[in-house]
Amino acid sequence: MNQQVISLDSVARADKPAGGCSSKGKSACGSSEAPSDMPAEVWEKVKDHPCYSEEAHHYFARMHVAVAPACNIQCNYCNRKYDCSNESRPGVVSEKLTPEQAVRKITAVASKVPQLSVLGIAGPGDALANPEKTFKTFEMVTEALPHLKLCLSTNGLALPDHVETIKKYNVDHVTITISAVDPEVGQHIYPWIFFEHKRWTGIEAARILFERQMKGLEMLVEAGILVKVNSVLIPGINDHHMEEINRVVKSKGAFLHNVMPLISDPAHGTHFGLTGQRGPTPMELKVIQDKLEGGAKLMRHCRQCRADAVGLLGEDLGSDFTLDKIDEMPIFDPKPREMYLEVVERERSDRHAAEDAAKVEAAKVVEIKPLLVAVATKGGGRINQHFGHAKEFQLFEVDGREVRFKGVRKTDNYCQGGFGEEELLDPIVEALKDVDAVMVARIGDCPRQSLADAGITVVDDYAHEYIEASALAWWSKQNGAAEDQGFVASA
Ligand code: CLF
Ligand code: SF4
Repeated sequence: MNQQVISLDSVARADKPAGGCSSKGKSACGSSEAPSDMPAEVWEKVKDHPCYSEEAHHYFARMHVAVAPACNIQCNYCNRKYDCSNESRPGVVSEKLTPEQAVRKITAVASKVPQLSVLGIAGPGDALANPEKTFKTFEMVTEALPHLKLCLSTNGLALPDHVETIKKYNVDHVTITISAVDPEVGQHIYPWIFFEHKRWTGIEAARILFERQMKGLEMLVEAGILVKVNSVLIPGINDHHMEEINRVVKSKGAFLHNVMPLISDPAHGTHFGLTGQRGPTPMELKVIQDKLEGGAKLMRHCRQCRADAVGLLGEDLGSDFTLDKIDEMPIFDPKPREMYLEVVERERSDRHAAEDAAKVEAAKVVEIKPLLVAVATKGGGRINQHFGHAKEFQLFEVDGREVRFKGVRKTDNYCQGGFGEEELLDPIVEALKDVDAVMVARIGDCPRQSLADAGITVVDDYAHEYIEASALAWWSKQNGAAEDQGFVASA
């Protein structure tokens, strides 16, 4: 079982006497209060939801329970034998659960993973094509574990029929997957839908789906429920259309827009996989996301998790909690979670304060030069992972005034069984080729040299320190040194 999550190690490192950035961190402005651009009541809803708040995803976990196997539409990127691509990476079929089994599993996870704050239902089909099982699960979970936030994901076709029930069960977060706001585009993504006892195809199917999605979105916003819109980015089909989707969902009141890359592989047996439709490269995804800045608020930290995912985003403890591995009647003890929440509260304050202090130093550099850094982290908002252990790098753009989260690059981890695998190094360097620096807790000579050869600076001076404050401190050093030599950095 993953001791990192259970032992709170990734965050509790904050309890060690902090040097470097974190030792600066006690200024009065460091706080875990709502950001200035967000009403306090909205912050209350998102501050421990790992998908709705980028900051929260460093501290809090979600779990999905696979209680919803049926679906009422067909997407060209989905094969019914696999998990729903709306909220999951196509993979092996999930362990399907009854609501009773689901609650047993959720209680087992909650008793071992104090980070758990959200229960989501995201398939493996569509949550609202299985309303009895979905809402029965929510009802039972509310009774057993009232502290958990409830979340669901849907294609939107049945949504308008269920908004009242969603309200009744206090489901505060709903995701609708909307990959087209024009039926002309939609018809190339959805070959059919099943609606009002009838199968619809072609442009008519896409039109009905679009109208139902818009109606559902409006009803949810009206009911005060936070809506995230997921769009699957499909090169050549809707890439040119993404700005329009962003504009429309923003105008209807969506809280977040999450553009997800199409995952397409002939082995998955999907229409797109079999016809050779490719997904976007990480760089293509970033270009589109950058274009959408300024529109509907973007989510960039999605990990396209499975319909039975468990844990912090980017890791999956699901295999530790299969039904055969958990007790018949798990007992939930609230104490470890209460202690964990106290640690997180302290950490958030210290982290913000450290960032503010680093900004004061960085502001002394007059010119603003954005640099992209890739960070190896296993949670807690710190640079706390060895290069060889990282299965992903988090990207941050730092310009001396702000540090902006820019996305995630997935890789294979270089270190396998205690040794570096040379053949894995080139793809990792390739995945990071547009970054200026890689920040890690530790790194070996060989990968250090390969990154340097690719023009990427390796930074390991900030091991276990906060990400934002470290990125700013490194940026200041870079630019300060440049000024000393009579060179002023420019954008
Ligand atoms: Fe699950 Fe989705 Fe709720 Fe999150 S996932 S139902 S909103 S609790 Fe999150 Fe996973 Fe991305 Fe989904 S990282 S696939 S956005
Ligand atoms: Fe598959 Fe989900 Fe689309 Fe249904 S909504 S076809 S389960 S990807």
